[in-house]
Amino acid sequence: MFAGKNEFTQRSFSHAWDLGHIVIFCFWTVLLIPVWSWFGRKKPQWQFIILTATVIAVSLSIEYIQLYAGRIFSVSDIRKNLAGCVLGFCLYRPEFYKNTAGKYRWARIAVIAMIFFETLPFIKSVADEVTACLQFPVLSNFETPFELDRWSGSSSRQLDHSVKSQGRSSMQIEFGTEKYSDANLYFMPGHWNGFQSLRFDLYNPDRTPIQVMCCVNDLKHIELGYQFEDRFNRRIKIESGPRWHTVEISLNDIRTAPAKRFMNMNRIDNMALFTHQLDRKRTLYIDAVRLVP
Ligand SMILES: [Ca+2]
Repeated sequence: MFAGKNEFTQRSFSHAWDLGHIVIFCFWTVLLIPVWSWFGRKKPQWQFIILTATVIAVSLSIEYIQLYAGRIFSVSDIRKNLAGCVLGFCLYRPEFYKNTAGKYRWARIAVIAMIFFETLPFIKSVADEVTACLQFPVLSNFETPFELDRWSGSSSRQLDHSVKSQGRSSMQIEFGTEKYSDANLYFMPGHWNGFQSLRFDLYNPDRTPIQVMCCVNDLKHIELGYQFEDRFNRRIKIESGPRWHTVEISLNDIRTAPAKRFMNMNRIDNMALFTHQLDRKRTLYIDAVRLVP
């Protein structure tokens, strides 16, 4: 709604959009309670139980209906609906935010913790997007814990502090034996114009070399249906041995890679590493993914 598919800021917009559940259920709760006379005659503890039970029942119904519409059952949405309802209930009953008695203080702490927990993904994505902007033209150097979320794909990934080519940490990638095992760097600034090359460091801890494919595509590639010949592809062989190998790819090679057009170097969407049908799991370390002027 706010940005195109896989735009750099899509992650934080998506998390912000999810927080709409809290706002809507808080709003409905505040709006509904004063006009629900039967509810108004109940004791506060019963009001709380009735409200939370109603929200859970309504949320479960919505999620089950969505299953039939082809969407997934989301426990996270139910949790956010509940958080919005509890917040609305606290706003409706002033004793919750005015009373200094112990039980109210704990209730306030619980509600604040609940809302904070739900907003944490949004806070983390905004923090990482700010970090990515400050780091640029470094695209990923694995120096912050939030940075792992810039990467996605079927491979297993974790930060590693024992092997690094820069700073304090690198990312360990474990490629699986499926047909394609991949690690995709999505959430990075995509304005690559004005730079000469893409560089990154790879470390192969195994006794045998490993071949990986490196792909780069722009946002237009998605509109054109992810065609193989419309993106940059390069096979990279990483020798074994206890040292880092720096891979350098000319951005002109990336720009001219699509068969029928030039890649839009101001709208780069994804840089990926993947393996094809490995006979066993293989580990690779990556660090200091950067653009070079
Ligand atoms: Ca590093």
